[in-house]
Amino acid sequence: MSNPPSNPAFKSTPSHPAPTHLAPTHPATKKSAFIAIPTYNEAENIESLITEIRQIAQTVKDWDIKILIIDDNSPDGTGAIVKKLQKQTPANTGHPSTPGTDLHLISGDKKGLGAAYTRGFNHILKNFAPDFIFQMDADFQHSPKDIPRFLKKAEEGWDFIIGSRYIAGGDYPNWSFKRKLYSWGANLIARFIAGIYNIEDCTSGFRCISAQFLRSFDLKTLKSDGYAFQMSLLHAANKKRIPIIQIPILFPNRRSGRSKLGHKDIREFFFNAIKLRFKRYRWLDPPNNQKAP
Ligand SMILES: Nc1nc2c(ncn2[C@@H]2O[C@H](COP(=O)(O)OP(=O)(O)O)[C@@H](O)[C@H]2O)c(=O)[nH]1
Ligand SMILES: [Mg+2]
Repeated sequence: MSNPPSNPAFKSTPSHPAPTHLAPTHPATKKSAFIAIPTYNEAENIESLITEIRQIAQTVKDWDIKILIIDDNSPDGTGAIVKKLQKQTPANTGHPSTPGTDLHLISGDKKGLGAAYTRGFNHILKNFAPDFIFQMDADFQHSPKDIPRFLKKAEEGWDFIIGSRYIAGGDYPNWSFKRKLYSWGANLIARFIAGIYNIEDCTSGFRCISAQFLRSFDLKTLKSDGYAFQMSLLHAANKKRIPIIQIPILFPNRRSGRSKLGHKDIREFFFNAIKLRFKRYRWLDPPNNQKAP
């Protein structure tokens, strides 16, 4: 399906109006995207990931791409590596601006994945005026090479683009049985308890989302500090009936380091799904994604 359903009107009073006092940071002819990457102890991955994203950014001519690392004071020094990379000159980043303007870092206390995304998105929305914001992991389970495919869909008019492991062409090579079980279980819960029936991969953390949608409500109302944030954000997008599409991705095992998914995240995920199920009038907001006429 190549054309998204027509865009619904967003709320007239956005929760985070686009800053008007800021000079545009990219040429008027280009669209802009911010890649938000939460990190906790990703020192072994972060330098090669940022280097690879910068290389991809150079090949995408119609988009200005910037990166925000949301680090929770990782004890392994992830933040220090990012600070070092911020000092790289345009010559060795290839980025056509002054050193570091393509790479931003915020640090805070560790409160979970959802809390980090909430902080990161709010930082971007307050200080910049991008058209789209990506969600992406730091461990190479999300390939920077997929970024241009997301941007193509954004150009077509889709507002919420999900990298999906569970549609034709998507896969999760070499996963352990336990990880498969967690992921299948979480998606069953998100689809059939939280009611996101129209999406096969509700827990994917590789997404490209319109800033206009993210500005239209207060992210704190999602009340998801952990991994449940992915489900709650998608649920909010469904409720607002914005055009959603999935594109297939391969999601291999992390390149280095360990997963941070904990029991607390699993508990919060389950309870949030039940809360979403009983949110009043959910059934009045039919989804508006690729299956819509
Ligand atoms: N800032 C921040 N990042 C986190 C937190 N928990 C996980 N992450 C990051 O979120 C991304 C996904 O986490 P990961 O452990 O790979 O989850 P998995 O892929 O489900 O096993 C990685 O880049 C992590 O470093 C957190 O509490 N704070
Ligand atoms: Mg991971």
